[in-house]
Amino acid sequence: MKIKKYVGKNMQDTIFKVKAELGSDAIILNTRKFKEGGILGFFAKEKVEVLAGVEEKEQNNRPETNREIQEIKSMLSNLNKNWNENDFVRSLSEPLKKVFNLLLQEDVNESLARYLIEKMQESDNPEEQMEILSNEIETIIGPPAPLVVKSDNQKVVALIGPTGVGKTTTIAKIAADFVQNNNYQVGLITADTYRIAAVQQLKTYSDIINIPLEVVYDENEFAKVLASKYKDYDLILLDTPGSSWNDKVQLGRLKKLVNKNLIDETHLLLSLNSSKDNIEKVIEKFSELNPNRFLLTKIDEATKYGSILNIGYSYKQPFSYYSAGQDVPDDIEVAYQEKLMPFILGDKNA
Ligand SMILES: Nc1nc2c(ncn2[C@@H]2O[C@H](COP(=O)(O)OP(=O)(O)OP(=O)(O)O)[C@@H](O)[C@H]2O)c(=O)[nH]1
Ligand SMILES: [Mg+2]
Repeated sequence: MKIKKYVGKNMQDTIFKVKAELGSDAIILNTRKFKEGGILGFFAKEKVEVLAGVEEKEQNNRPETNREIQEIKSMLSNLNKNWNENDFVRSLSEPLKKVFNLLLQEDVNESLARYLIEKMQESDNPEEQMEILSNEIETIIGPPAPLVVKSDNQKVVALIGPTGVGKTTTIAKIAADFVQNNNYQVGLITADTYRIAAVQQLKTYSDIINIPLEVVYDENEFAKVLASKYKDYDLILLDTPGSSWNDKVQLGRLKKLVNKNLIDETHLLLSLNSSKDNIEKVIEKFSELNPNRFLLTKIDEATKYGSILNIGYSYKQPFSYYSAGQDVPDDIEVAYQEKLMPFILGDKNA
């Protein structure tokens, strides 16, 4: 019940106020007369106080109503969107309609697919249109940014990403490449101290490649290892524990480790065998760790490749590498545009 106090100069006036505000269902709970004003009570005026209440209207269907309004709004907005989309698709020539649908089937974001088609429409010639598409895709993927190591300039690189995305395996692939092909001094560090098997996994690789592995529990130990044992190494690769994108505690711990005072480059690994929504969520959540490269994994297990374009179009960070299998050290490639484009354009063996 909603209860309110009303004050007036007489009973009639005050009850009138009550009814005006609370309606005719209002119930008078109490009345009293009192004096107000005057100096020390002299010349005080008599007043009436009425305590009135009214049963509140049932509120429990309000959230329902709000939700319904939201649903209606969202239906209207979808309807509107569909109309626009349909208008757009209807306006396309058959070949462009086909390309548009193929892009959507690849999970290219709709706004991006539309952008690409609109670019293609700048020409009437089908061959030129395909060339425009190919050029646009090349631009969106952008030039790769693999690791560049100089012997007089030590580089410390962290690989981060969700559980099981391929961090440890990829570290082994990169390390092997820099040792075998460039003869650099490479040191490994793992901060994945949650699982004994995780350290063991990297230890096995470090033994095979014949390079050292250090285990660190926090950023202080990490800084110490960099300043002592690995002081003169060319490349130091930091393996991190897999972190679910909704595990804030673990992300917080990782953030301390992967800070710009200690690390030169942070590569966020994204598995192409997961959905575009999942990939977007991973990027969004890991963005607080400020990754400056994207490294694509499991391209061999992917069924759709649109995410490559979605990422390239929406984020400024370049791709560094992509991995296409479990074999260490072979299954890793620099993310050259011409290597990635055939996945999207459909000719993977080009
Ligand atoms: N098919 C395929 N499998 C891969 C690729 N990269 C890694 N894997 C496999 O994915 C599994 C997980 O790889 P890890 O390197 O252990 O992944 P991680 O990110 O270190 O995992 P956590 O440390 O548990 O977070 C292993 O079986 C790898 O062999 C790839 O490019 N393609
Ligand atoms: Mg690992």
